[in-house]
Amino acid sequence: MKIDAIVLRELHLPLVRPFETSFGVTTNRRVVLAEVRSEGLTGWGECTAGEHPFFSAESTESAWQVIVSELGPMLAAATPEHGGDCPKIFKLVRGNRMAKATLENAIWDLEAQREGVSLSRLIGGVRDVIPCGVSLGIQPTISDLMAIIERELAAGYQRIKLKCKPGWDVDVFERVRNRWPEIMLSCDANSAYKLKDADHLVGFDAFDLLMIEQPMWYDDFYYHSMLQKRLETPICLDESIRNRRDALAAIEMESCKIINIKLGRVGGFSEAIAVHNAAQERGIPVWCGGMLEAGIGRSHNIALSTLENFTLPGDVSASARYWREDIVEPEITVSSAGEIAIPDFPGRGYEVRTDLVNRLTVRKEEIRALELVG
Ligand code: OSB
Ligand code: MG
Repeated sequence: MKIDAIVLRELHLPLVRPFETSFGVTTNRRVVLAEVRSEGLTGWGECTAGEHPFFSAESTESAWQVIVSELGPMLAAATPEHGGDCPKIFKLVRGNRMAKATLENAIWDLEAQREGVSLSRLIGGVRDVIPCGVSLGIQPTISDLMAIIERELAAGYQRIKLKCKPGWDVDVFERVRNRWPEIMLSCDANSAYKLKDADHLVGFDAFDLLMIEQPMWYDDFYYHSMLQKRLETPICLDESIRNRRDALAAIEMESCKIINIKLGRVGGFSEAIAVHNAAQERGIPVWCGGMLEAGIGRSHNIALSTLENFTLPGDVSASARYWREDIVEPEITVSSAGEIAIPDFPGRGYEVRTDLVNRLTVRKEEIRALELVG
């Protein structure tokens, strides 16, 4: 595919309500979109980097810069036939996986359109609906949280994930479990604990949690393997898993029993599929994480979640939980059974509302092929 143009935009999108994790509060999202035009078709990618480098080393700003000055020109000078050709095109650039995923995922969207198949079909997805959970931020009070859980369960969500940190953990789990003894419940610490908290974390076993997500350091396997030996509850790694090799190391060392796959965190569909396959071959279930995506990133997550080993409900939920108006149509909805139906159209399956996108755009840059020196 000859790349005719790459248009990068930054949009400002306020969340319907603030989202608080152990590393901070997000109120407004700065969303970077890549529009890649090729041979009459348009593929879209969305960058999942946060506004600050608190989840990983990347941020909106760093991703913008790396796409504009490095990755964009490399892609514009290449003629990828497949989304899977992108890792090679970007090989010289180390890290910056969320920036890479922004462009690579747009090429997968283009490839699916060229082939006239849904993105789910293109990657070998096997589901026509996916199971959905919700990730609930830290709230001002436990009562506030209880009311939110009530609402999300009534809406049909199959699994409740509670963000936690020291001081917002066992007391919360106890209240929730007493009220809902049977629900699928998990927690996510985003690296808020250390190995010296192991005795405290062993106390989480009392609450029949489906998993404890990333309890300790964002870049660790060894201490998580020591912790997992002491826990009944499965550890799920999110931040630590950057690629297939990390997944193999974590599985081999028994640092986790479940893996959260995020397209941005691993650098795009190629590596996400590789992580999925490596986990599947070793009997490790996976699920699709979320990064407060707008509709384009969300539609990529939906397609990814149709792969066979995505057996647990993901953090892929309805547009309306995040946005007053999403940038795609139809917006993404979840049924009363807690499922999203996979659209059967060529590509991602959701139209981009270009008028709205243009209205929300605060900066825009067109990237052309550059002669690489050296
Ligand atoms: O760790 O899964 C995480 C949001 C931002 C950064 C990290 C995480 C999250 C979520 C939200 O848990 C998931 C979502 O609803 O998109
Ligand atoms: Mg997480």
